[in-house]
Amino acid sequence: MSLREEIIELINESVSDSDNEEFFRNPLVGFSSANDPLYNDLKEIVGPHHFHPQDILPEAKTVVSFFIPFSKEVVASNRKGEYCSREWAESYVKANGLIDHISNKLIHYLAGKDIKAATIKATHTYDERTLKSAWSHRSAAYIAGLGRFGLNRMIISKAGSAGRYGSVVISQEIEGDKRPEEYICTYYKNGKCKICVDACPVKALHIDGFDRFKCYDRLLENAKRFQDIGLCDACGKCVVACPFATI
Ligand code: B12
Repeated sequence: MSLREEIIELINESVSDSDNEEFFRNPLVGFSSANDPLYNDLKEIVGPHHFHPQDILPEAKTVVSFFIPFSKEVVASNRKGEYCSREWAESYVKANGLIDHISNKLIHYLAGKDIKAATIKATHTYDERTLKSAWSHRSAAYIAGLGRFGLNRMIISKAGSAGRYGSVVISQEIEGDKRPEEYICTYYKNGKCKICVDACPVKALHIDGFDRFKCYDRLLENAKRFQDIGLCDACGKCVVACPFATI
């Protein structure tokens, strides 16, 4: 079995072994070269603070990106009301834990093969003042060919956009995957839809911009409602309203 296949198998098994069928569907895995010029471009697009893979692991050769898609039931549960559903809050917390668990398990597995690896947590790595992180899992997912951005700023994969992404930077070369040419987002295809913009309960999302602080205030409101579950700074109305939340 190739290293690519071993990594995909490890991630698939980790999700199925997590006994969360009611929350998650089968994961997707993509690979990008750490030397892909787009990682340099991110220092322009996101800002000079954005890490290059070699800032995370000096010996970086490849970035492994993976997506854990939420189940149709979780997505349906969050289509009602203006505050996020308990199922969405639970899947948010469980996915963050599972992403960090899988990333560390992969690092350990690769160490057994003398392959160096490093990761960035699923979330809560941002500067509270700017609400920006030094690593964009969704930009890495784009570079690894897992999907394209939607107007709701989510990466829409072939399994949809409802779910969460992780990244592991490794010192072994694995050929990068091809990026999809076509947009899935209807707005980027023909200027129509915009259902995500209308679905935002706090009007933070616009076709020409995003007020991340207004969004964050709503996430913190939701977090107060589900303290028994854990830190649920989530919402997802702009995600579940999209016809491509699950594919
Ligand atoms: C900080 C943060 C927030 C902040 C600010 C969001 C922001 N920066 O836009 C707040 C708290 C508001 C927030 C809200 C939400 N978040 Co959030 N968040 C993050 C976090 C921790 C860091 C993101 C960041 O700062 N990136 C740096 C910024 C500036 O880059 P970026 O926004 O990621 O990418 C932009 C550019 O790269 C750019 N871009 C433009 N042109 C080009 C060209 C190329 C070639 C490339 C590659 C990129 C690119 O497009 C992107 C969007 O504008 C990430 C986890 C992570 N470390 O990636 C999760 C993350 C982005 N959030 C996520 C989610 C799901 C949410 C929420 C739905 C809440 C929820 N979970 O219920 C809302 C959605 C808001 C929205 N519609 O965007 C997911 C997205 C999954 C997906 N399907 O894409 C992530 C990836 C977490 C995860 N591990 O899966 N979030």
